[in-house]
Amino acid sequence: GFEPFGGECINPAWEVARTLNGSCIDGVPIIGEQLPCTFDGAVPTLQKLLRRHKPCLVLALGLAGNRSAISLERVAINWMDARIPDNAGAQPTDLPVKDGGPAAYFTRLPIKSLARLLHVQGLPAEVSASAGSFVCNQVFYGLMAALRRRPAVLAGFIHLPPLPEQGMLH
Ligand code: PCA
Repeated sequence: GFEPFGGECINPAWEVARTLNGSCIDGVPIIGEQLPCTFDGAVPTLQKLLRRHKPCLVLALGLAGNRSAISLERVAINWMDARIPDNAGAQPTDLPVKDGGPAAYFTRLPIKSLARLLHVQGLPAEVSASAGSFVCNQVFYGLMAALRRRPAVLAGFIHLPPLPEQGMLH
Protein backbone atom coordinates (compact mmCIF):
# COMPACT_ATOMS: atom_id res chain seq x y z
CA GLY A 1 0.00 0.00 0.00
CA PHE A 2 1.33 3.39 -1.02
CA GLU A 3 2.16 6.25 1.34
CA PRO A 4 0.08 9.43 0.95
CA PHE A 5 0.90 11.62 -2.06
CA GLY A 6 -0.27 14.69 -3.93
CA GLY A 7 -0.59 16.77 -0.75
CA GLU A 8 -2.99 14.32 0.94
CA CYS A 9 -2.20 13.22 4.48
CA ILE A 10 -3.81 9.78 4.21
CA ASN A 11 -3.85 7.03 1.59
CA PRO A 12 -6.57 4.36 1.90
CA ALA A 13 -4.15 1.89 0.28
CA TRP A 14 -1.74 2.19 3.19
CA GLU A 15 -4.64 2.18 5.70
CA VAL A 16 -5.73 -1.22 4.31
CA ALA A 17 -2.19 -2.65 4.26
CA ARG A 18 -1.49 -1.34 7.76
CA THR A 19 -4.75 -2.71 9.13
CA LEU A 20 -4.25 -6.19 7.63
CA ASN A 21 -0.57 -6.43 8.56
CA GLY A 22 -0.03 -9.31 10.98
CA SER A 23 -3.47 -10.82 10.47
CA CYS A 24 -4.30 -14.26 9.16
CA ILE A 25 -7.04 -14.97 6.60
CA ASP A 26 -8.04 -18.62 6.12
CA GLY A 27 -4.77 -19.65 7.73
CA VAL A 28 -2.73 -17.45 5.40
CA PRO A 29 -0.55 -14.87 7.16
CA ILE A 30 -0.87 -11.35 5.74
CA ILE A 31 2.05 -8.93 5.61
CA GLY A 32 1.25 -5.28 4.93
CA GLU A 33 4.10 -3.08 3.73
CA GLN A 34 4.35 0.54 2.60
CA LEU A 35 5.70 1.75 -0.73
CA PRO A 36 7.06 5.27 -1.24
CA CYS A 37 5.20 7.25 -3.88
CA THR A 38 8.33 7.99 -5.90
CA PHE A 39 9.30 6.84 -9.38
CA ASP A 40 12.85 6.16 -8.13
CA GLY A 41 11.99 4.36 -4.91
CA ALA A 42 8.78 2.37 -5.33
CA VAL A 43 9.92 -0.49 -7.58
CA PRO A 44 13.28 -1.08 -5.81
CA THR A 45 11.41 -1.16 -2.48
CA LEU A 46 8.89 -3.62 -3.90
CA GLN A 47 11.69 -5.83 -5.30
CA LYS A 48 13.39 -5.89 -1.90
CA LEU A 49 10.11 -6.85 -0.21
CA LEU A 50 9.47 -9.65 -2.74
CA ARG A 51 12.94 -11.07 -2.00
CA ARG A 52 12.43 -10.77 1.75
CA HIS A 53 8.93 -12.23 2.07
CA LYS A 54 8.69 -14.58 -0.93
CA PRO A 55 4.89 -14.18 -1.04
CA CYS A 56 2.49 -16.59 -2.74
CA LEU A 57 0.06 -13.72 -3.46
CA VAL A 58 0.72 -10.00 -3.91
CA LEU A 59 -2.05 -7.42 -3.83
CA ALA A 60 -0.57 -4.03 -4.67
CA LEU A 61 -2.90 -1.22 -3.58
CA GLY A 62 -3.07 2.44 -4.54
CA LEU A 63 -5.46 5.36 -4.38
CA ALA A 64 -7.31 6.51 -7.48
CA GLY A 65 -8.61 9.87 -6.35
CA ASN A 66 -11.19 10.30 -9.10
CA ARG A 67 -12.82 6.85 -8.97
CA SER A 68 -15.82 5.88 -6.91
CA ALA A 69 -15.42 2.08 -7.05
CA ILE A 70 -12.73 -0.43 -6.14
CA SER A 71 -10.90 -0.81 -9.47
CA LEU A 72 -9.48 -4.22 -10.28
CA GLU A 73 -6.74 -3.39 -12.74
CA ARG A 74 -6.35 -5.58 -15.81
CA VAL A 75 -3.16 -4.24 -17.40
CA ALA A 76 0.11 -2.46 -16.58
CA ILE A 77 1.66 -0.52 -19.45
CA ASN A 78 5.31 0.28 -20.20
CA TRP A 79 4.79 4.00 -20.06
CA MET A 80 5.12 6.81 -17.51
CA ASP A 81 3.42 10.16 -17.88
CA ALA A 82 3.02 11.95 -14.56
CA ARG A 83 0.30 14.59 -14.27
CA ILE A 84 1.69 15.75 -10.90
CA PRO A 85 5.14 15.45 -9.28
CA ASP A 86 5.77 12.38 -7.12
CA ASN A 87 6.79 12.72 -3.47
CA ALA A 88 10.41 13.42 -4.50
CA GLY A 89 9.39 16.09 -7.03
CA ALA A 90 10.01 13.89 -10.08
CA GLN A 91 7.56 14.16 -12.96
CA PRO A 92 8.57 11.90 -15.87
CA THR A 93 6.66 12.45 -19.09
CA ASP A 94 6.38 10.04 -22.00
CA LEU A 95 9.04 7.62 -20.82
CA PRO A 96 9.01 3.82 -20.70
CA VAL A 97 8.97 2.09 -17.31
CA LYS A 98 11.60 -0.29 -18.69
CA ASP A 99 13.59 0.39 -21.84
CA GLY A 100 13.01 -2.47 -24.25
CA GLY A 101 10.51 -4.16 -21.93
CA PRO A 102 7.23 -5.63 -23.14
CA ALA A 103 4.50 -3.08 -23.91
CA ALA A 104 2.30 -4.45 -21.13
CA TYR A 105 1.77 -7.11 -18.50
CA PHE A 106 -1.60 -8.52 -17.49
CA THR A 107 -2.84 -9.14 -13.96
CA ARG A 108 -2.80 -12.66 -12.57
CA LEU A 109 -5.77 -11.97 -10.31
CA PRO A 110 -9.21 -13.36 -11.21
CA ILE A 111 -10.53 -9.81 -11.49
CA LYS A 112 -14.04 -10.58 -12.77
CA SER A 113 -14.70 -13.12 -10.01
CA LEU A 114 -13.30 -10.66 -7.48
CA ALA A 115 -15.61 -7.92 -8.78
CA ARG A 116 -18.60 -10.29 -8.43
CA LEU A 117 -17.56 -11.26 -4.88
CA LEU A 118 -17.25 -7.60 -3.90
CA HIS A 119 -20.70 -6.88 -5.42
CA VAL A 120 -22.21 -9.70 -3.34
CA GLN A 121 -20.75 -7.93 -0.28
CA GLY A 122 -22.50 -4.75 -1.41
CA LEU A 123 -19.25 -3.02 -2.33
CA PRO A 124 -18.79 -0.92 -5.49
CA ALA A 125 -16.21 -2.65 -7.70
CA GLU A 126 -15.28 -2.67 -11.37
CA VAL A 127 -12.74 -4.14 -13.72
CA SER A 128 -10.49 -1.35 -15.00
CA ALA A 129 -8.58 -1.30 -18.27
CA SER A 130 -6.07 1.35 -17.19
CA ALA A 131 -4.00 1.77 -14.04
CA GLY A 132 -3.02 5.23 -15.33
CA SER A 133 0.53 6.34 -16.03
CA PHE A 134 1.74 7.46 -12.60
CA VAL A 135 3.61 5.53 -9.87
CA CYS A 136 0.86 2.89 -9.42
CA ASN A 137 1.08 1.75 -13.03
CA GLN A 138 4.88 1.73 -12.74
CA VAL A 139 4.70 -0.47 -9.62
CA PHE A 140 2.13 -2.77 -11.25
CA TYR A 141 4.46 -3.14 -14.26
CA GLY A 142 7.50 -3.66 -11.99
CA LEU A 143 5.60 -6.25 -9.93
CA MET A 144 4.60 -8.36 -12.92
CA ALA A 145 8.10 -8.02 -14.43
CA ALA A 146 9.70 -9.15 -11.16
CA LEU A 147 7.43 -12.22 -11.06
CA ARG A 148 7.66 -13.10 -14.75
CA ARG A 149 9.62 -16.29 -14.03
CA ARG A 150 7.46 -17.26 -11.06
CA PRO A 151 4.11 -17.96 -12.71
CA ALA A 152 2.66 -19.63 -9.60
CA VAL A 153 2.65 -16.35 -7.65
CA LEU A 154 -0.69 -14.60 -7.94
CA ALA A 155 -0.27 -10.86 -8.26
CA GLY A 156 -2.01 -7.75 -9.41
CA PHE A 157 -3.01 -4.20 -8.66
CA ILE A 158 -6.15 -2.76 -7.10
CA HIS A 159 -6.98 0.94 -7.06
CA LEU A 160 -9.12 2.13 -4.17
CA PRO A 161 -11.43 5.16 -4.18
CA PRO A 162 -10.75 8.01 -1.74
CA LEU A 163 -11.96 7.66 1.84
CA PRO A 164 -15.27 9.45 2.58
CA GLU A 165 -13.41 12.16 4.53
CA GLN A 166 -11.20 12.87 1.50
CA GLY A 167 -14.04 13.55 -0.93
CA MET A 168 -13.32 13.13 -4.65
CA LEU A 169 -9.80 14.18 -5.67
CA HIS A 170 -8.54 15.24 -9.08
N1 PCA B 1 -1.91 6.26 -6.26
C1 PCA B 1 -1.07 6.79 -7.31
C2 PCA B 1 0.33 6.51 -6.86
C3 PCA B 1 0.25 6.15 -5.41
C4 PCA B 1 -1.18 5.92 -5.17
O1 PCA B 1 -1.66 5.48 -4.12
C5 PCA B 1 -1.40 6.26 -8.70
O2 PCA B 1 -2.57 5.93 -8.96
O3 PCA B 1 -0.52 6.17 -9.54
